[in-house]
Amino acid sequence: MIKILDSKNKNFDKTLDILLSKRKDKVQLSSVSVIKIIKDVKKNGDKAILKYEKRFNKNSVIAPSIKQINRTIQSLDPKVKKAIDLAYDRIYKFHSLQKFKNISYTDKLKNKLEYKYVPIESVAIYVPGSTASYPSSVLMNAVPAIVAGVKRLVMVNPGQKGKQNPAVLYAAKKCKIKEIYSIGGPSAIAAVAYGTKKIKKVDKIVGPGNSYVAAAKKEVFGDVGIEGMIAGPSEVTIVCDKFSNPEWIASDLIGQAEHDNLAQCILISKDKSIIKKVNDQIIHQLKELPRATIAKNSLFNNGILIHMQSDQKIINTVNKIAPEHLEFNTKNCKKVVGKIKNAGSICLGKYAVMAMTDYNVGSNHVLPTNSSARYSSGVSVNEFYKRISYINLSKKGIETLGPSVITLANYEGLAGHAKSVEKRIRRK
Ligand code: HSO
Ligand code: ZN
Repeated sequence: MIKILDSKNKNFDKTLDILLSKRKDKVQLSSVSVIKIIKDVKKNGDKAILKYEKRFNKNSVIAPSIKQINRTIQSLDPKVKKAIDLAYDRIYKFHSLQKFKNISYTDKLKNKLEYKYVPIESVAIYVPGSTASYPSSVLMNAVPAIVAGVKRLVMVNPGQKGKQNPAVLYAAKKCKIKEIYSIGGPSAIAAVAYGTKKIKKVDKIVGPGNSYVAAAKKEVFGDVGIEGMIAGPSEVTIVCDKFSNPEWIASDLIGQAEHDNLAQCILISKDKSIIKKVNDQIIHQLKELPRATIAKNSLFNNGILIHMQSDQKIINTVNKIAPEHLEFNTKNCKKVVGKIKNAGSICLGKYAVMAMTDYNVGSNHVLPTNSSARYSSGVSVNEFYKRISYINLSKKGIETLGPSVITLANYEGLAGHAKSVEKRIRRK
């Protein structure tokens, strides 16, 4: 059964905290074994990778040939190819609108200051695959990288028992990814972070994965860049009212729950009767779902149905949960949504369903999980740029501003700094 909470109860805050923190614990728990794997790959390179591929993925081909890749793609249904093409175009369009502008500014002293967006040279995209294959995730990571101008794109994707998915490969081909490795899990993260004989290391790793992959990314961060958040097991919070359709809402919750045993799906409403109807619908719909076991595990262990008394309480709770996905399925959603500060992506109104945003609406589906929406955002074009400042000082500029710099440098006890400015001022 899914847990039902009422914010009127005095233990509500504590109980919610415990349920929310469950996700974090799982990621931390997996860290110990993850560190061992990373060390092994660092020391033993390709040999270690092959060992883990054989053990976890029943795979013995790390780098499939172009011939093999094209042969696999040939088996793909043209209808799926077309759907990938449409998603590619729409994601490309929306992400090209996200580009920041470079800044160039000249002050009154004729000092010129610039701030330029420079694409990251090489990026590895992690595409999950051992339990489910997501061509959509290839697009969500690779398309923004292409728009930004990343030169070297690498894809790591664990096949299923040594076989890669044709749609994942087609999406990679569509994105002109030339380096494809059939590897997954923490060893794949270590491979692209530190490099091996076969795999050159990259500057940044993006892409979602299970809690082991998330823990590995956390571990290698600093030696290599990762997104500003750890994309862990998926989450959705849905706010609905008495006008919402319980059948639709239940299917939205199940849709997210089917991703992962650890996925967390939360429903909040001021209307007690819709909570009951959604609950009944979930039980009913689970019967006909192919991935019912996963969805059940997720909903019964981590799912929460919450009854709340006011919009203000709902807003506070959503901001506290900071969900990866938020569906605002209420009549007053447009009025209230401005008060939501923490969420990865927000669907508004009855037709905006998260499953659409997972594929071809154009927005990104790699979003901050585990409450990291408090301080970070989903993958965007800006994920693939560094920003560099360019400083060009005029003679008048250093003569006017220099004395004040000398004062501060001396105050900080850094005479060397002061001198390098003094010399330029004196040498008129
Ligand atoms: N909902 C997932 C992404 C996904 N869904 C991929 C389907 N395929 C996390 O945002
Ligand atoms: Zn999804």
